[in-house]
Amino acid sequence: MRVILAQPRGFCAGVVRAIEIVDRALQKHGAPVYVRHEIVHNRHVVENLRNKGARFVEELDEVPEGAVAIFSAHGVAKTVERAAEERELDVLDATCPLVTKVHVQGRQYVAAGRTLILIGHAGHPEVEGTIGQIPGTVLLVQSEADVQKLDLPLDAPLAYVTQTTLSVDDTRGIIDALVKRFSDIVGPDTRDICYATQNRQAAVRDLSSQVDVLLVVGATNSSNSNRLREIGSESGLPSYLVADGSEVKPEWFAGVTTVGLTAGASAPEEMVENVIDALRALGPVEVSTMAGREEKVEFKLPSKLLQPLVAREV
Ligand code: 2E7
Ligand code: F3S
Repeated sequence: MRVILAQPRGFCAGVVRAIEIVDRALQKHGAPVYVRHEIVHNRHVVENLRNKGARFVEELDEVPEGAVAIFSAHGVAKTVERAAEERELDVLDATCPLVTKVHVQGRQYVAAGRTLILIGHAGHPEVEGTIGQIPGTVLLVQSEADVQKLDLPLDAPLAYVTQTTLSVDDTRGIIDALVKRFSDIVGPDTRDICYATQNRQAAVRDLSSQVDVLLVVGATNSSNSNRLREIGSESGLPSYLVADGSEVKPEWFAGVTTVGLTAGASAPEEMVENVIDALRALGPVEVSTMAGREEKVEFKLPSKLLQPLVAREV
């Protein structure tokens, strides 16, 4: 069997930063540090940090007063920021800077007097955070059908922003429907979909013409990973989302000569290797990597974590 690895795949700059924030917080403050929500949507990442002393909670009322609290890469609502202040928590914000950028953009549209539409998936933590970062009503649109259901004057001043991990193709359809229906609407086109999401989707689209099956390493609650699997399916390939090699099923590979393998932005490269090992258990495997876009994006850590651990005496 041939295995072709997608390029790029796996960790994005926002995930690298978020994990580094938890690691450095543990070094600086010692265990435990509290993380609100999975720092990124990956069980292996979470388990690894839990073993080092991080405690994961869903809400801040589970964090003892005065403790270190880290917000996940997906961002939080203003109410969460306020609750953290009231409880005098020592906050480290691991929200991806590209999510914060969407929050700022949304607030600017509202300040300019426009009603804001958010294109995204209901219930996702990024969507809950973004809605909660913008004053007033934010209308959530999940599909082209939702656009037709919006109860707004056709000439109302509107703006839209999007979740960062959406399908570029689906989002294009929704934006086209918005622009067609409403006469005074502005927005960033598909540019709120982050570079990592766009690059991983483009790579899978290229790869899908060269393979018989697509495997995506990622978690079932990972939006960007699910979108990669969908691209495979839409290209007509049997496409599977797997957390690691233990979820690989031999029957997927009957008559298959070439497997495409990618990983969502929150999936560690070790899990990609773990999947390759699982494929090797089925027979000889030859691994190559497709030619793809190189990523050089890096995000700065919060300044609190850049200070030296111990102040030196002079
Ligand atoms: C934060 C944001 O943790 P993920 O699987 O998250 P998604 O949003 O795809 O479910 O991936 C990394 C990440 C992506 N987007 C983290 Cl806002
Ligand atoms: Fe940020 Fe995009 Fe990663 S929003 S956390 S760079 S998938």
